[in-house]
Amino acid sequence: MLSPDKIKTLQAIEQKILWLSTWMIHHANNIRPNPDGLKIGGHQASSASCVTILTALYFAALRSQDKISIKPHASPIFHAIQYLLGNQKVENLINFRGLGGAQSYPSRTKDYPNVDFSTGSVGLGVAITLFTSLLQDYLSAHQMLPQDHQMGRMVALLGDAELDEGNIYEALLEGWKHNVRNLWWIVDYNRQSLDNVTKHHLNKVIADQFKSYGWRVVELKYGQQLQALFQQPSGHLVKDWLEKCSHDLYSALVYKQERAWRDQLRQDIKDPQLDKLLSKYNDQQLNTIMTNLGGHDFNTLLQGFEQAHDSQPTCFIAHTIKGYQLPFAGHKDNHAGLLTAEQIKTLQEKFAIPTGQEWSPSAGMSQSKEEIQKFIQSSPYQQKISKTVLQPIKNLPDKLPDIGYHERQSTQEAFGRLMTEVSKLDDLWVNHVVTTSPDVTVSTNLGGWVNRRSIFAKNEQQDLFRQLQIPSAQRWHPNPTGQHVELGIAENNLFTALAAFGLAEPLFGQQMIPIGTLYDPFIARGLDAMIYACYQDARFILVSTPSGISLSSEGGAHQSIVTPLIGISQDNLNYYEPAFADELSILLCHAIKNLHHRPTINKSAAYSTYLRLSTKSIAQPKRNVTAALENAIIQGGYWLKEPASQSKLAIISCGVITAEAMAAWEQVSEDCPEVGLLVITSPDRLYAGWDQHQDNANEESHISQLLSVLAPSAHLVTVIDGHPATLTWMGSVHGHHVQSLGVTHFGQSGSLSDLYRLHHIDRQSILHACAQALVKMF
Ligand SMILES: Cc1ncc(C[n+]2csc(CCOP(=O)(O)OP(=O)(O)O)c2C)c(N)n1
Ligand SMILES: [Mg+2]
Repeated sequence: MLSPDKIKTLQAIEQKILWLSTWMIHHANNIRPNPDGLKIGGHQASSASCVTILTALYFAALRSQDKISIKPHASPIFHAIQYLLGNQKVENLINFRGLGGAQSYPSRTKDYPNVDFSTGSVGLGVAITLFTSLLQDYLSAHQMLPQDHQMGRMVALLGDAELDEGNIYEALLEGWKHNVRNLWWIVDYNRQSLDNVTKHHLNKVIADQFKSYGWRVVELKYGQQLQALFQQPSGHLVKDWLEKCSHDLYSALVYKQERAWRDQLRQDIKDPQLDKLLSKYNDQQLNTIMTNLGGHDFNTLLQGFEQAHDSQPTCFIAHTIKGYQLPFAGHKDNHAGLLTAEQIKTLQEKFAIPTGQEWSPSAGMSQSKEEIQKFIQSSPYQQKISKTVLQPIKNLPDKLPDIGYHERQSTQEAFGRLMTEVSKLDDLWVNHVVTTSPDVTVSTNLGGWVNRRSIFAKNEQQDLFRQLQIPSAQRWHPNPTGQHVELGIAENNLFTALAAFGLAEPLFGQQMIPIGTLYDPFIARGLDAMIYACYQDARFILVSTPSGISLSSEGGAHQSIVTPLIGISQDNLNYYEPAFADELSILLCHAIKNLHHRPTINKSAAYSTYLRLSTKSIAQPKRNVTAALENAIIQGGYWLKEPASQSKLAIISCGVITAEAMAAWEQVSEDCPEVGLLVITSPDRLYAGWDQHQDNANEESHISQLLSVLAPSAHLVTVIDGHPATLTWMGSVHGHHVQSLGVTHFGQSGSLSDLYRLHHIDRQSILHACAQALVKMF
């Protein structure tokens, strides 16, 4: 425990952080010029609520090997802390929520290196800490951490209403399966959400849930002043009253302050002894005691943290007050509330901050600057451990192993074959591959890879089916050297795990090659977590299969239509949809090599990859892939059938539907030999290149070059097993006419030929579109 003097210093730092965060928001909303006249926002109440907890963590409890994720709307507190730690510039605080200023919500990519995890969409920043603890265990078991690595704690500060988010429980269950450890989740239990006061006894429900998953629960309900009051004669009456006091009544009394406590206690506790106890305090003192909750008391917090010194995952329920020490404390509408200029002035006077010194890190503090600095520098978090030296993965492949020529195969089969061959390599880079899948490992063809590289488990487990000699194609033997993390079905967990594993380099100094597989339609199920992974520049490869209506009989619920549009529009993610096995081999290899490039000046560059594959087997071209073709495949497309110069018609296809396009091309080209067939491997990369080069007269984009061979009046017939708008934009590259075929309605069960016909993406429909184009031309 800290000495009383040190606790005093912590309190002084807490007050400074509270002031800076409140002022930062006030300044952005009321003082900085605001040409738009729109609300700038920031959350003074939510920030104040966790000021004590975060001060205790950063200046006393966190160790330098720990990582922390902070509820998004506490961003001002976080920036103020970083400012005191010397990691944040005052200009950024002044420009809070402005372009280039301190971000609204802590951001790994837009703030500075000290942000361990970006947050914003509540729930996700909590769950990622769990998967980061799993990652740390994985790296430790694979001896991929420096020898002197000290296992860090993954800490999340979350709001009590944040626990409404289902992804948290999905993560908890997954964590239970993997025996996760070294986790601290600290609930800022202020009994309020955005709209409302939370339901009474939520804390008990939360505690029960965590306990059932094997977590330790430490409830930090009362501060030391309240605990001392309980020890006094008839103090237990006040404790009993508080235990029963509903959330809304407590919050309302916090807001009303002072006299309200005495009146309410007298009204509710009909015991003559009570008056004797209450008479010891004036209204102000009584208010201070009654609002002395555990989450605002350093001794209580630090004692609580000490209870969780081992590696058992621990949930702290720290009772706090939303808007702590601010005039709207406890008011149910305070979430977006902002102090008035008058209220700010009063607060400034309370903190003894002279006018003009509002941004000072020390003004108004009774301790000297030097004393504060000495204290900050001696905190465990500031004790720098030797920074891990980055070891980039050596000898990444130029080519993936040969899987032989197969006359017909699907891209999913090719993926399985490639991964099986990769699993046999002795190359060191393969040791950096970690695969993961939400209960679709076998059905996405990762079985061969897993048979050789095993399932990851911290402790070796027996394959009982094998021991009992029950035949199975899956030779799964979970052990600490396994390279496949098997997840339950929750797709949110897949993406959150990819987010964590994809940050292995910045978090632990170890480059990984995380490859996740799932069914394409279920990207939608985990989409927010996928966006979250991309938002913080996690590096991963996503393989989604099957996709589109090409999985035929499974029906509309399993057929994906929107994913190509997601692929195009998702920032920080390259979307590819190969038609043939040789394209996939090139693209997977490229994805692996590209993964760990760090940002360059090329704004359209992305480093993670999404491969949309299919289970439909199609005839494969027998060809030697030249360097030029390889380059074109990576850039997003190539002419499978070259058009004649100034041709007036081209068929453009993407992915598995290329087989239908090919059949249509063969027929059209009999009458119209000038027609070309353009195969698109990435609508996304083509679009990004076109977008980037539009204003650049000196460089032509790949798609512009490809289409420039056509006559200006040419017609394009595009086709994809996905939403047709994915390719429609290509008409704008040179002003060509375009007719786009694709899927616009939920699919149905049916044979492939029936479904392709129904959705007008079959050979006949492509032919029909070509015929219409030819009619229009002549
Ligand atoms: C996924 C998602 N939905 C909604 C929001 C908007 N939102 C931000 S904070 C908040 C209330 C959070 O309450 P709580 O977690 O208790 O935090 P407090 O401000 O009380 O500390 C909401 C609904 C969000 N950021 N993310
Ligand atoms: Mg809350």
